[in-house]
Amino acid sequence: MPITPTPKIWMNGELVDWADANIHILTHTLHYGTGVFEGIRAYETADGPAVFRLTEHIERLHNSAKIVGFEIPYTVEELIAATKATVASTGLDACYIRPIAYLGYGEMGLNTLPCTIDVAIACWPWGAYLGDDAVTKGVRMKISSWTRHDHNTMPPASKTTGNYVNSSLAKVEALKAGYDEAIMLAPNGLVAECTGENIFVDRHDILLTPPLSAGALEGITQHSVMTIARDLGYDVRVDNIARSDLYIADEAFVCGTAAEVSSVNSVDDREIPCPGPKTTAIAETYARAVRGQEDRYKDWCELVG
Ligand code: PPE
Repeated sequence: MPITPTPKIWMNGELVDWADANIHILTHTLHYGTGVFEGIRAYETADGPAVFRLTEHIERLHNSAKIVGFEIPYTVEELIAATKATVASTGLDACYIRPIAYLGYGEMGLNTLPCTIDVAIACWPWGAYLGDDAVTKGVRMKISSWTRHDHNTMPPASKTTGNYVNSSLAKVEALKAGYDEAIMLAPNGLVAECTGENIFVDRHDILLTPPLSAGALEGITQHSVMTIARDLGYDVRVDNIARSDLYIADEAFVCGTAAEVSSVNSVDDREIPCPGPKTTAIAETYARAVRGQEDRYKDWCELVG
């Protein structure tokens, strides 16, 4: 999706002009995929722009780095302040936010230990990730021929830049075959997640979503959705799901910061009732929660100003 520039990008403690936020061609992460990143959204609320669950996203950024073995040279508090300053500098009410910590210029080779660690935060306007009608019409999903990486190959719990080669292979394969998005299976054949979203299925009146151990990222939207679903009175469980659970689901949806809550209308051409009543209720509540319109979830909206 094309990027619309905004005035400033935060780089190592300073807000620099968008056009000047450049790095050297020999930046370590460009060659070896060693960076970690986040995807966050800010929404317009009655009290001004607010970043949805900013603290949890920055904590996960720190954890992603910990998993791959480096330490981000800015505290969680410093990066929260930096994110808010970056959003404020755009003048936008709502935007997508991309913090990235990467191994910088100065060292080459696979020993990451001597590398410098740089951090940047960029924001830009980003619309519906899986299409404007993803809630009502739903997305067509395909099980990927690509397997989600094993925990001992590339830890899927870390949002490492290099991990996303796997997601891109699956996404492009699905698009070329005429589908909207791919579902990734773990090496043991169980459902892990999608290329950039977690997945939920409803069967026997229980909403199920796969755990981190199945190769899923511990999604912050997944957590928000589980909270909302339980508050709506639904039975929600984190448990393994098999490919056939998808085919005969009563309803299914995917969720993520970029995709928000999007219904699934079919998996491998097996139709799923869409949009299901639970999906609709959850998607509507989520859309209000991120905009500070649900009192019980107001703490999730971290005001920029
Ligand atoms: N799984 C994967 C693999 C993933 O990339 C995301 C977010 C999620 C699950 C959902 O996580 P959360 O955002 O915390 O609910 N994907 C981000 C990047 C998408 C992109 O194209 O880049 C996002 O949604 O921002």
